[in-house]
Amino acid sequence: MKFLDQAKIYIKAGDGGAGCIGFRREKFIEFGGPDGGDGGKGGDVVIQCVANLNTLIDYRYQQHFKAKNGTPGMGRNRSGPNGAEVVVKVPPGTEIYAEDNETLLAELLEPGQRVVIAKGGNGGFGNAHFKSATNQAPRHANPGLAGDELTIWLRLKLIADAGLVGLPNAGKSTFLAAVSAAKPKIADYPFTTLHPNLGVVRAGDTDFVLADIPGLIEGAHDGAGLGTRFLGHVERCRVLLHLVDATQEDVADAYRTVRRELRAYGHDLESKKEIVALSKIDALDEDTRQAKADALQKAARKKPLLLSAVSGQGVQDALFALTREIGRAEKREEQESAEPAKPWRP
Ligand SMILES: Nc1nc2c(ncn2[C@@H]2O[C@H](COP(=O)(O)OP(=O)(O)OP(=O)(O)O)[C@@H](O)[C@H]2O)c(=O)[nH]1
Ligand SMILES: [Mg+2]
Repeated sequence: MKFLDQAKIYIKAGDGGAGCIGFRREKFIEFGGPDGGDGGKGGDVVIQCVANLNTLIDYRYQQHFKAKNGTPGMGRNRSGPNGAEVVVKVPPGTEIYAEDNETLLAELLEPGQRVVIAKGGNGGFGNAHFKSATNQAPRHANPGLAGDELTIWLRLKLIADAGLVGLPNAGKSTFLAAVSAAKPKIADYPFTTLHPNLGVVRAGDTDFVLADIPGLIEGAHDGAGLGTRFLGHVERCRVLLHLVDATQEDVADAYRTVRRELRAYGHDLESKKEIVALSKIDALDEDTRQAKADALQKAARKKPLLLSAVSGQGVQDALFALTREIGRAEKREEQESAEPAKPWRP
């Protein structure tokens, strides 16, 4: 599957139809009077969230969306039909930004959610509208109003419950492949993963979605490597699993590098709950493993989990630690939303 998490599209709502200037002409009817109908309303451009999409790739191929114009009014008091709307379908987790790519216009999280992003113009009144006692044969009608026209950015931030972070080659994709049915590319060179992958993980009797994102390196916030753009995809996660490759020289430094990048990125990632794990422990003997774990513990100021996605050691523990955190976060969110509003006081 191709993946695209950003797209710029141009949208134009339909213009309203013009009102009509018309007079009733019929045999034996004198002074038939004005009978020009109103123009129809232009169609809106609607952005709708649908469940079965997970990329914005469609918008690489089509970037222009125009709703239909309203039809002009007609004689014999006939109004023009309204223009049809166009629906732009996006995956859950899409944010809509204005042309500057900074002003957030809307956010679509739940399938079924719709926002009217560009309103169609109203149709103009026909001359039948303007008849009055003093002007019984008005010869003017209103033109239709123009529909909104704008350029917007769609930005996808995947909705996952847990996210994997770490340096390149830390074993993130291997972990995702081991615990879910996802089939990310795995190889022993950095930046194997070029776009985020999602997998559904089953731990005990709960399911959650785990996201694997490209590795971070020193200076990623300045654009080094693949940059921090993909960190957007873990912004909405409830917990991060930080993998540190046990086979490298300095695990403490590796840990700190990634933390520094998370901090530089901002968006609250730094304060997110983090589970630290030393990965690839099958490749080490008992003593080195202990030494690396101690070094990592010192740097992270918490006891790291030890795991190997290849031998399966410690993987279940990591999954249970993740589900526990996700459950806690869910409970916290429930409480926050259920908190009774303070009674109003003057
Ligand atoms: N011995 C051992 N090797 C592992 C383990 N996990 C991953 N590897 C190897 O480490 C290399 C990198 O693994 P990936 O899963 O591609 O690493 P990644 O973190 O996704 O790397 P990027 O996508 O480049 O950021 C591969 O050659 C894997 O076979 C493990 O538990 N034990
Ligand atoms: Mg990878």
